[in-house]
Amino acid sequence: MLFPQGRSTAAPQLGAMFDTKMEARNKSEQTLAALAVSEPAQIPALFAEIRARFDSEVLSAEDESSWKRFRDAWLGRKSGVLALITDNWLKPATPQLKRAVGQELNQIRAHVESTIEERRKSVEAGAAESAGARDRVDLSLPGVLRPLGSHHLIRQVLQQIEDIFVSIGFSVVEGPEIETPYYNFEALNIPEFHPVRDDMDTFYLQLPKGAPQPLLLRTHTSPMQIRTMEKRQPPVRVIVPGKVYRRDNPDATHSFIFHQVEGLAVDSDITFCDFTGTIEYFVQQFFGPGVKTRFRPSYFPFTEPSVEFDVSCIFCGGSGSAANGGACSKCKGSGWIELFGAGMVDPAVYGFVKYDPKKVSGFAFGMGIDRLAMLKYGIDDIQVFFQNDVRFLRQFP
Ligand code: FA5
Repeated sequence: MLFPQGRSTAAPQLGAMFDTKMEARNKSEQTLAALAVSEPAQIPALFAEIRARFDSEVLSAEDESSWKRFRDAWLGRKSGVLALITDNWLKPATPQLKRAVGQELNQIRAHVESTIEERRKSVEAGAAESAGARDRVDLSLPGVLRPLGSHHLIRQVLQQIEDIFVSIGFSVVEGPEIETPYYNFEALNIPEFHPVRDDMDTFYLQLPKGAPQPLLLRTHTSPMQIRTMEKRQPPVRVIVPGKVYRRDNPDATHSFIFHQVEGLAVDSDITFCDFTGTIEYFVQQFFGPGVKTRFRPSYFPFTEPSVEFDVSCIFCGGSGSAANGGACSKCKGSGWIELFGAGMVDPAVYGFVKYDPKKVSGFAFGMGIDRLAMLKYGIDDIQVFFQNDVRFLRQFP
């Protein structure tokens, strides 16, 4: 034990480290008389012994905390070895011994102080060196792999659609998801109380009393036909991707939020042939050369004539029969799948945007991106696009 028993809670630790000084300490706790020292000639040997123990212990102060404990054990003001020597040897020394003890004590104090200071420097340098080694960048280690996300399949399909139309001279524009009834309906030749509104009536926003007009979540991207023609003079060739909203009950092919791409081409001499040629080119590029296409008569208030555009069923190859011999469940045995609505722009629409219907003509179409993605990638439930299940998303890196 370095310290007398029961003095300090730190004593057992210190004792374990500086065990060989036990004697030095024990001696410093006793008076010279108790140590049977009465002659000045005995003093140097006594201090030599203390110094030898100090020198042998100092190297065991290897880090900052053990250095501090070592410093306190020797230089502590109340109970350091040198303080004990002062109290127990110097102060009570006989006048005959005092001078010799004082001289030796000064020498050993200088030695202890300078050695402990040197030791502090080398302990600090060692700590800095090992910290440097710890912090050094090892360029041979492999880098940290950070998982990269990918675009959602809807975004990927949209990109494919955009690339095809941009390659034939269309540009991409976007418009607001919150619309006025004027742009969503009236300017598209769908007046109030027109029965078509029943199919597309939608989510109206709750507005403060006195709001100038009602607002709604757009039911299709067609309002951008009007907004585009209001801003631009023919020739116009744009596609408009975006989210749309309807009060449709969710099932395998319906969602109340889905995505459309509107297309609009207006110029002085656009014919129905330009229209069919453009659409067929798109379908061949998007699905590949194997698919067949067909138009069916349909009705939209803002196109005349209007058509529904079908592709041969990619699941049964257009045969209408499933592999087990029954009817194909995807096309319900018809061999065809409806892709989107389209038509030649109704001349009445030009009246809303101040185009002269006698001078211009054009076509428009509105595709459901989600349905196109389902067809191309054989996905049988539209809801997976909105569920954010990474097991699904990871299949389309
Ligand atoms: C329209 O929305 C018209 N605006 C399209 C149009 C544009 C016609 C320009 C003429 C000229 P329709 O209601 O059929 O049309 O919707 C277009 C496509 O959106 C559908 O073919 C289908 O692919 C998709 N769609 C419609 N309702 C839903 C729904 N609830 N969930 C997912 N996709 C839908």
